[in-house]
Amino acid sequence: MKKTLLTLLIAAMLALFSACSDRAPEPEPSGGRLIVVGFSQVGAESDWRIGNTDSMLEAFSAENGYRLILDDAQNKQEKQITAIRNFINQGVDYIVLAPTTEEGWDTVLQEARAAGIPVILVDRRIDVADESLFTCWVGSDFRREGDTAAAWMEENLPDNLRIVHLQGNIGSSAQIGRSGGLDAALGRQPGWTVVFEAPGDFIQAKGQELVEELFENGTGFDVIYSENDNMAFGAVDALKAAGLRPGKDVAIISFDAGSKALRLVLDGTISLDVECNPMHGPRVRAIIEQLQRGEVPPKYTYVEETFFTSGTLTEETVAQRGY
Ligand code: GYE
Repeated sequence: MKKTLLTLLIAAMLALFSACSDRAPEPEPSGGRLIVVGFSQVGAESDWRIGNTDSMLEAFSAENGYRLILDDAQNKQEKQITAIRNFINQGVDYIVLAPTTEEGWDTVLQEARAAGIPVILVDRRIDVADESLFTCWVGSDFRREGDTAAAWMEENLPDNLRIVHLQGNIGSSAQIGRSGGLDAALGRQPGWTVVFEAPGDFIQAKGQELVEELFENGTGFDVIYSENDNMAFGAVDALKAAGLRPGKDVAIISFDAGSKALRLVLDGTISLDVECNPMHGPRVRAIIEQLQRGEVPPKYTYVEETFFTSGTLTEETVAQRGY
């Protein structure tokens, strides 16, 4: 009899143990349960993006009281829509969305609203008929970045310019703003011509391929306006392979200003790098903390940013970059 009881007890304990071990252990912060955040990330297309993901993972750690469910959409909006629907099914507390492109979010955000889950946008923006479909947004002023780059070119490069324009993925806010700055300057500068324009989707290999194509076609150019650092890295490789000196024979304008690119600014390879800061984790966390306290965060928060040339950049700044 005693033996049967003991066997039963052991069996019950084993069953309990295996049921618990199915789930990841959830450390409880002092205040209670972890806040669950579903984060739909664009992908891993650039150094900027990787820095951004790391910043989010660090900010939303279990030690800080969060469980972050990260979904990498591999640059596909359909995958982001599926991820959001999964977050809704899982009943997360908050959805954080870094949108690929601006259009096409109305339906899925209505679903999130019906489920009562606040949606916070980070990095790029969206174009929805009803802005109450998202709680707030934090990111960069991409048009301002484009204007900064174009103004620098107007001041520092010759009046007659043959421009190669490597665009980010079409329809993303980063592309729209940075292309917009260049387009506005083209309207003011009769001596500027765009000899080549194509999307390289913020990807290094595509930037390289596009510039290689130019050499195959024999297109001449003076400046490459690359809408992010990784495409600029690809362009630099293609220029070098063709026997040209980037920064001397061809000026390179870039965006993001990650540490690897800033080293190229220091040595004169990149002429201008306009900063775009990806360290949004603590910013998004501060927003969620406000919401938890019942406060209303500002609808739009722009990050302060600057730009770098070899004249203004120091080794110290490069060493302090977190991305
Ligand atoms: O510039 C680029 C990344 O949306 C600001 O996306 C972001 C851009 C960034 O892939 O490197």
